[in-house]
Amino acid sequence: MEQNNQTQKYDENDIQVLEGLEAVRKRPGMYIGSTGPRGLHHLVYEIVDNAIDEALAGYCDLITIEILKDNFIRVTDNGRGIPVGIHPKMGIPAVTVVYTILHAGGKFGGSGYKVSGGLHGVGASVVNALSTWLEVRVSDGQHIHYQKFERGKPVADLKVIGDTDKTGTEVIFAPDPEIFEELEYDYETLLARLREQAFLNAGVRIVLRDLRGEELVENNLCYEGGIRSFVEYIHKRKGLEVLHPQVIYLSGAKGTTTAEIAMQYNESYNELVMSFANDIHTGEGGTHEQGFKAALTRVFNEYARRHNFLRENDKNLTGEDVREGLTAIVSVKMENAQFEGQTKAKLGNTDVRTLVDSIVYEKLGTFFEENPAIAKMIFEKSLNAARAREAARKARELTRRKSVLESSQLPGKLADCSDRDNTYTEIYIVEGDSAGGSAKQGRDRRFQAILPLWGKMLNVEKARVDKVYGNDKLMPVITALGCGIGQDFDVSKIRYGKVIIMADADVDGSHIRTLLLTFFFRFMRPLIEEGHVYLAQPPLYKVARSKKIRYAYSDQERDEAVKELYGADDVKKDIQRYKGLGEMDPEQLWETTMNPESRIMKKVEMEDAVRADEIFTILMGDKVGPRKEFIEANAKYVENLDI
Ligand code: 1YM
Repeated sequence: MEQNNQTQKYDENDIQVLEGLEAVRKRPGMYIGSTGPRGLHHLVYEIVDNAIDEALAGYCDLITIEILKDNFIRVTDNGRGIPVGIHPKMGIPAVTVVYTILHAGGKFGGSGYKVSGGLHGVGASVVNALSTWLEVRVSDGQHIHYQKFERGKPVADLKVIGDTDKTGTEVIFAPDPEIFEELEYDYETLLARLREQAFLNAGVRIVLRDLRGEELVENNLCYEGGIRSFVEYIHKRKGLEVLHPQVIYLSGAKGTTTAEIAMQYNESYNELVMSFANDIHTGEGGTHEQGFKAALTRVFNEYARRHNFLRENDKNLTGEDVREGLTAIVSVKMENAQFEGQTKAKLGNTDVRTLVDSIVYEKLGTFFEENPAIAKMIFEKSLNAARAREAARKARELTRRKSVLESSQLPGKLADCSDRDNTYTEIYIVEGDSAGGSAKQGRDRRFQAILPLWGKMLNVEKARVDKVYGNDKLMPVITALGCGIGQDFDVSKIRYGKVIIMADADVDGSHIRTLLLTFFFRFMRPLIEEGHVYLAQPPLYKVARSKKIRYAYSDQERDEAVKELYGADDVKKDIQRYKGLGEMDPEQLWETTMNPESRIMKKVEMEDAVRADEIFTILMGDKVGPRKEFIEANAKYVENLDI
């Protein structure tokens, strides 16, 4: 039995352990970001990171992640196994140290440096502290060593439970319901992140399995092409035609720092540059991304001058021109990565900028000289982008001049609020004039503004910036928000803290929601990134019995409301199904959808830039195949949009 609890002597190491675990359990958010779904999934990444490090060190080529029944997680690798020898300073086995002492996930005593690491990079002990129980099995080629923990504390010492000729580590843990709001793992969330890890670590095989259902679900992820395959995958998933068949791959190293870049142009007008440092997605960019962008622009302009794509009087191409239709991955691995920025997702090491810049400048220059046909194609695209930018500038100036001529800059349909402090003002963008009318009457005019939209919106997925300026459906949105678009976008100028899209719960409503979100995503992305965009959730039903009224947001809630108001009474029941916002009177609309005290809203989040970008391209682009597949797979697609 494993319950042979030996009394251990109580020394400073134990105190260190207990204090550490207590701190983690008291403030889990500080260690894993949140106790919501994000934090729950983060536990898996922390354990997997250690296995990936072992793979990068060259000792492991298979990592398996399984979601077990009851949402327990098992992670297995075929590496050397976490060391089981007694740690000289702590006097307990190294594996016990790794799982009980805060910040011991790194390389104490080990050689080399820790390459991978989640956003928080906190290590295995945090996962242990936040699990009801956790078991670790280490195979060292002779014995299987086993230890079990409960809420981070060992229930017994490490012991041998069998013999083996294999090596590796296996960890099973049960996330603690006292800590996490929800315990349900989302397969697709894990899959997206693990696939990214497989791309970033060429050749490492990662197997993900879901054992919760009747049928086994499994994905086997291994990409010999590494980030080259990543770029190909993005284009394929989005159904985008590429401009040249081969992904351009550039790499180099200085000291222990390595950098690699994979890039390919497609027919679209959008750029997707994703950067990573030590396998961590640096969503806020940083020095590696700056080095890439600066060198890219320089290479283009020098090449274009040399080959007469640009004449003496032509202006240089801008960064945005040369990145139109570009998908690129920039990945660096280094010691002592410095993460900065609001969400610690921006790389700060300055020497990385120089390294990436020189790799791109030298190697891409050579590539263009050696592949003139590809170079010509890409340059023509950039020149077109520059022409469109010039047309947009003219259109923009025209609208600026126009709005100065008109006495008021704000759109006529806007019912503005009286307060000006954007920390609590809100704008409702409402579909249709009748719903707009109800919203205007029902609102609190001090802090709520209403902008009704009507008619068919422009699909910006198929439009360049010059088409957006001057578009009669989008200009009211742009001027009402006041923060500009594209290169001119400045979130500090925003006139309202919350931008709330209010549309019917039907197909037309979904359409207008998706069009507006696409517009925000392409032209005002920080608005979404910084959490300003919301979706109003109007109720689907009103259930009434004389003066008692309940609003229901789903069929289940409707049934519950009927039960509450009517019980077993057999009378004809007063249930109204709202087909649209227009059916609600101003008071109802206020009560159900606009009153901050009682309304329900969904915040639009940028969980994953690749996924959001991909979904928009699929939903709003002109390839029918991928869209059909996506909608079939996500019947309630708009509600499931993971942006
Ligand atoms: C299922 C999770 O943790 N694998 C794993 C972890 C380690 C090693 C091998 C390892 C590392 C080193 C030497 C070294 C870790 N060891 C440590 C520490 N899989 C999983 N596989 N030998 C084995 O870094 O030098 C931390 S993680 F600190 F004990 F060495």
